[in-house]
Amino acid sequence: MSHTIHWLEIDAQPHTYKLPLEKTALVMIDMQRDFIQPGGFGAALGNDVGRLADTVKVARQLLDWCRAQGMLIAHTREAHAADLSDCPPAKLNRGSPALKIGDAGPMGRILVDGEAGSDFVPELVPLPGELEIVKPGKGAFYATELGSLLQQSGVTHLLFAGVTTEVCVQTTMREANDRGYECLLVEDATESYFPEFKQATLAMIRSQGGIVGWTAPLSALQGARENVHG
Ligand code: TIU
Repeated sequence: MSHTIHWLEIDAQPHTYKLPLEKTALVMIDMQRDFIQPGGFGAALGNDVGRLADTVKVARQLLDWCRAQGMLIAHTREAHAADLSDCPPAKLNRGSPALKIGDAGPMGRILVDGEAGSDFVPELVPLPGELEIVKPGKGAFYATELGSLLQQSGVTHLLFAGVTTEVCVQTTMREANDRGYECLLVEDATESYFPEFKQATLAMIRSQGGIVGWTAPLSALQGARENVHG
């Protein structure tokens, strides 16, 4: 068995990001109908979900690139048990009183696992063998098996994409950073309902020498330079 690691060097901010292909995973956050399509949780909170449409296309290109590299891929979904036993009152009672988690919406019960709205958008459905993580919180490490699955796979570096930038993506990236992962957020494969929050999140991630990690556009990954270290 060969232990050769193939390193890619990516033009990123605040400086070059080096990733070992065999030890890198993509974490695709919450590309669900509830957040992206009209009638879901995102829209129920009063957001313009149309802002997220373009990101689905770039996220798909990123997914295709990561699949072509043979990377481990994890897809997350924010969804609760039908009895809402995993949804704390603090979360349940926040937001719109008219349409809360568990209420009947146009795509089934809002943010409930198994309902149409909690499913992935068709472009970003996992392939067999890819990880699917159902999470009750904003962060994908909280109350899930993501951490142990990544550890078992020997992953050290994580690429992030998905929605929304400053909520589930940023929370998960910070959780990952504290767990010792070298993290890069793919700038055009993530989006927010609030453009200024997206830009602020990108800026704070890479501030102070990369206090949370790196950011780069998909084109920088596609144009990465390869170095082989034995
Ligand atoms: N509301 C909002 O911006 N996001 C969420 O509630 N969840 C995720 O970000 N996935």
